[in-house]
Amino acid sequence: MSKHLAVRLLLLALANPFLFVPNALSQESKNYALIKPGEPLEQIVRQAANVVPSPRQLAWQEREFIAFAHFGMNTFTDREWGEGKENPSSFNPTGFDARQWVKVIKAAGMKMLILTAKHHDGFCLWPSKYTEHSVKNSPWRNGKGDVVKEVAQACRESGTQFGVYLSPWDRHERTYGDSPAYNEHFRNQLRELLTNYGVVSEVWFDGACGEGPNGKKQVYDWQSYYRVIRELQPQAVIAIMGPDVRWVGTESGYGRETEWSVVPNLLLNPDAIAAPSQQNPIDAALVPRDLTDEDLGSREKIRNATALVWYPAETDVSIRPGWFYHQSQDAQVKSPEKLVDIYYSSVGKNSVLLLNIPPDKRGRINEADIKSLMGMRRILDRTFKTNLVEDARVTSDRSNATYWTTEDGVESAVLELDLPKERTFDRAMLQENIRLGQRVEAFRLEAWDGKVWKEFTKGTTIGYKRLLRFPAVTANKVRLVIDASRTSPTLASFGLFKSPSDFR
Ligand code: FUL
Repeated sequence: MSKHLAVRLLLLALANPFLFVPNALSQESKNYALIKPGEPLEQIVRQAANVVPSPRQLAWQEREFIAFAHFGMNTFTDREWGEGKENPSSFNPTGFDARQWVKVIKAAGMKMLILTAKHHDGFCLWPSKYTEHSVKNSPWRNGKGDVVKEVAQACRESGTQFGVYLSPWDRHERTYGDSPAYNEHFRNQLRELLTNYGVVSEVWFDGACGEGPNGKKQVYDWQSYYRVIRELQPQAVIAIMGPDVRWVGTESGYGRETEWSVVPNLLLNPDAIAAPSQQNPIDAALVPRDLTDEDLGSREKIRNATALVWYPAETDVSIRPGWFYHQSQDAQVKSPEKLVDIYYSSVGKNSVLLLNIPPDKRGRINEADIKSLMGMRRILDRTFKTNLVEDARVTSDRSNATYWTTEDGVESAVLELDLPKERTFDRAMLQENIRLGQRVEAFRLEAWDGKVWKEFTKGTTIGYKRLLRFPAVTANKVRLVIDASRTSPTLASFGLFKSPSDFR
């Protein structure tokens, strides 16, 4: 993307902040950038501002809110981590209904369902050719059932994306710990899942690596797993122990106040990236590392980077204390208000929310979970129904394109909105046009009280989406002040809303 084009698009966006520009990712833009030794910080910052998501990362981000379904042997043994010695005869849902799952998650506003095809205990929810430890040796449907197939099909029917969780750690498989043999076994299982069940949009890898038989240590061949996925399902993002989507760093549902999708130093070496033989250079250069730091992508963090990469955050959390269903936790399902709080703190903080809803022993989403989910949906729908600035007259202090190319790369902007009449609001939504990159570093919102501008909320990063909550403000004039941006800021949308006062 040339600088001029970026400037033009910015101005377009400012002339009409509700305009989504442009729709396509530029051919030249990349989801990584290499930094030359000794490059000045300003230059690095500008490079960071022009790293963009890959098409599969963009499609994933736009899903916003997705579901996890932890279901398997643990559902029946009432455990969180099985040992791999469980008897397949224990797996016997009495009223399995994948369509019910998908109906519920769709009504809750979730766009994808990720199923635990195999958890750490090694029990497979599909009749894998490579193990006897699966549904085929269970009494469910006389061993003829296939959970993966039914869930994938139910998703397809309803227009919901489908994803798989496949645990590399396998406490049942004999070859586990005998690295090459198990890697082969794991790839074979991946191939089954990615060949026989239609489109898969996300592959979720957990990093757990327990001891094998006799204390043997399994070394996972991640690169070879990635190659299988790229070959069979090139549109799928590889999450967590993968190069496309990063773990936010907690399992609480609460993301960072400042969340940069561009982070440094995940790349092994620039040569790997430059090698033309690599079909996807990032895959070969990923070094999994600790991502729990409060700050991953600030100027301070990118100052000494050798490479920068678009690596956005996914926030995984369970609607219950455990990841699997336990009847004893029916009264501990998170309340609608708690789920809404999590939504603001994940989707509203530049992250995708992956909410786990574990089906019960019947093989259905439990009534207690449905009640909370629908309560949450109602609150969100009522809140975001009417954008109170949709009919505002928008002006900007920036009409001169040259202004946007300042020397130090720090830029600012003011966007003023005149409303036809006074309105009361207590929620704000901002979105950057991430097709051009993530840029805004600091912003505030102010209302005109008749004499002066009064700040009512502020934030640091925006990214794909930023939601803010604040005590109700009544005004007919508001302004957005972008105090700092890595380069020309762009907006994809801006909105002010009023949450329902009875909160239902
Ligand atoms: C963890 C696993 O050990 C949990 O059981 C769960 O699957 C969670 C999403 O990932 O690391």
